[in-house]
Amino acid sequence: MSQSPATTPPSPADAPAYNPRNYLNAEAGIRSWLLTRDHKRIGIMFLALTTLFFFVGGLFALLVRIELLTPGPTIMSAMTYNRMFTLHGVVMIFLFMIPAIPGIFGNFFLPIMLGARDVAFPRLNLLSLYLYVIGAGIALYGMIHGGTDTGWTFYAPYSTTTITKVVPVLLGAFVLGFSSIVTGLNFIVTAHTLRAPGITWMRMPLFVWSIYATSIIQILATPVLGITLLMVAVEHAFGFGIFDPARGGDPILFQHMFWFYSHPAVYIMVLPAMAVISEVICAAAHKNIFGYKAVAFSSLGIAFVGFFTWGHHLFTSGQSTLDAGIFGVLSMFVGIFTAIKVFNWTATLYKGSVAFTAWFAYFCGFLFFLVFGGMTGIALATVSLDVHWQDTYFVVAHFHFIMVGATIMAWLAALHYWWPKMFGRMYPERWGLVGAVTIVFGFNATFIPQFLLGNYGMPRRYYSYPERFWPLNVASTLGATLLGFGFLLILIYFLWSLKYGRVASANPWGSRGYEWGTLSPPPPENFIGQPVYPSPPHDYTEGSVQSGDPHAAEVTHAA
Ligand code: HEM
Ligand SMILES: [Cu+2]
Repeated sequence: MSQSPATTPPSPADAPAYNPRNYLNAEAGIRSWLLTRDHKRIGIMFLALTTLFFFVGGLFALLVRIELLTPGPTIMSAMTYNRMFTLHGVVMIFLFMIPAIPGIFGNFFLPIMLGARDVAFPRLNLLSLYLYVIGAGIALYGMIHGGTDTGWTFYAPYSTTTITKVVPVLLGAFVLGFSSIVTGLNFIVTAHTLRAPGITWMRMPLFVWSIYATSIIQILATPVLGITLLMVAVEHAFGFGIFDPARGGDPILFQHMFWFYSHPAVYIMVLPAMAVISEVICAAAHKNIFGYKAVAFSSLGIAFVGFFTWGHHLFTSGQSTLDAGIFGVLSMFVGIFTAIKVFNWTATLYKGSVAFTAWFAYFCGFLFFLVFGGMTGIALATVSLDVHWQDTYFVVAHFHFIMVGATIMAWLAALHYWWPKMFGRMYPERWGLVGAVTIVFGFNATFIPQFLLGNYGMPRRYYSYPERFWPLNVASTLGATLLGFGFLLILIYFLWSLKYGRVASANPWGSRGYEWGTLSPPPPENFIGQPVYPSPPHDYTEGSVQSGDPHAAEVTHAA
C-alpha cells in the first residue's frame, strides 16, 4: 500500500462526465483543423486518413482473394492481378501500418502520458501530417494512372525496367518516409525534454518506451529506404546502371539496401503494437506490469537487434553459408526479446481481476497471433527450412500473422480502449465483442490455409494455381470475406457511437494509466492546472491516483 491520501480516489461512477470544453469543440471550422498545432487533432486526422487507406488497401486485398477463388482466371488478367497485389502491399505498409499507431495514438497520448501540453515541435508535427498527405497523393496518382506491378518490395532489376507507373509510387513512398522521420524525431525530443516533474525515465508509461524505440528505428532506417527508392527511380527514369546487371549494376545491392530498412520496418510496425498492449494489459488486469524494466528495455533490444537481421531475406539470393548462418542466429535474438515481453504480459494477468471487454478480446487475439507468427518467423530464420518455404504462401501467412494478426489486433484494442478518452463516448460493448470474435475467426480462416498452401508448395504472387490447391484457397477467400464484414461492422458502430453512444465518464475502465487522469475528451491544453504524478503509472494500490482533472487533483492535494 502506498502512503494513502485522506480521501479515496475517484471511482468511475463519480468521475466527471463529458467535458464540455474540449479539444474537439474549442475551435470550430475547417481552417482550425487544417492549421492546428494540437497533437490531439493531428492524431484524429491521422485516424481518419489511415482508416480510409486501410479500407482502400482492404478492397485491393478482397479483389486479390476473389481472383484466387478459382484455379484459372476469375475476374481479372494476370497483369491486373500483379498490379492489385502491389497496390495492396504499398497501401497497407506505407499508408497504413507504418503511420497508423504512432500517428494516431502516439500523437494523441504520448504528450498526455508525459504530462506535457504538446509535442516538442508542434509545427513539425503538422508538417508530418502534410507530408503524409502529399506522399499519399503522389503514390495515388501513380496508382490511378496505371498502377505498378513490382510488388511492394520493388525488387530490381525488374523495377528499373517495368513499363508500369513505378516512379510516382516510389516518389510517394520517398515523401512518406520524411513524414515518418519527422514524427519519430518529435517523439524522441518530447520524451527527453517535456516530461512533467515526477515522471522519471523509470516512471515513463511503457507505451512511451516502445514508441521511443520505434522512433529510433524511424530515424535511423528510413533514410536508407529513401536513398534506395530514389536510386531505383533515377535508374528507371535516366537509365543509370546501379542495380541492373545489363547496365553494369548489382541487383543484390538492392536487396541489401531494401532489407536494411525493411526488416527494421517490421519493428516500426510491431513495436507500437507492443506499446499499446503494455498499457491495455495493466488496465485489463487492474495490476501494474510484471517486470517494468524488462518490458521497457526489451523494446530497445528489439530495435537494436532488428538492425542486424536483414540478411535472412537473402538466404536464397546466393548468400554464403557462413553469412546465412550468422543472420539466422542473429534473427533468433529478436525472438528472445519478444519472449521476454510475452512472459511478462502473461505474468501480469496472473491473479488479476480481468474484465472481458472487447479490447481484452483483442489482447488475447494479439498474444496468440504474435506467438504463432513469431514462432513461424524463427522457423523461417532457420536456413534449411527457409530454402523450402522461401517465396511461397508460407511467408505470406507468416508476415500477415505478425502484421495483421498482431499489429491490427493491437490497433483495434487501442481504438476500443481509448475511444472514450478521445471522443467522450462509449461504443456498444456487445457489438464490440461480436466484432472481435468475427475478426479473430475470420483472420484464422484466411491465413491458416495459407500456411498449408505454402508448405504444399504454392508460390506467392501467382494468379493461377493447380487444382489441388483449390479448396484451401476457397477457405482463405471465405475467411477474408468474413474479415471484411468484421471491419465494416466495427466502422459502423464507431461512427454510430460518435453521435448516439452513451456519454463516457473520465475513466470508464477504472484505469490508472496517466492519460486517464484528465477529462474526456481532454481540454485543448490537456490538463486543467499543472498535473502531479505522485505514483508510477498503473499503480493499482489503494489510494494511488494521478491527477490532471480537477477532481483527481483535489484528491492528490489532500494527501
Ligand atoms: C515481429 C514482427 C515481424 C514482422 C512484422 C515480420 C514481417 C515480415 C515480412 C513482411 C516478411 C516478408 C517480406 C517479403 O518478402 O515481402 C517477412 C519474412 C520473413 N520473416 Fe518476418 N516478421 C516479423 C517477425 C519475424 C521474426 C521474429 C523472425 C525471425 C526470428 C522473422 C523472420 C523472417 C524471415 C526469415 C523471413 C523471410 C522468409 C522468406 O522470404 O523466405 N520474422 N517477415
Ligand atoms: Cu526480416
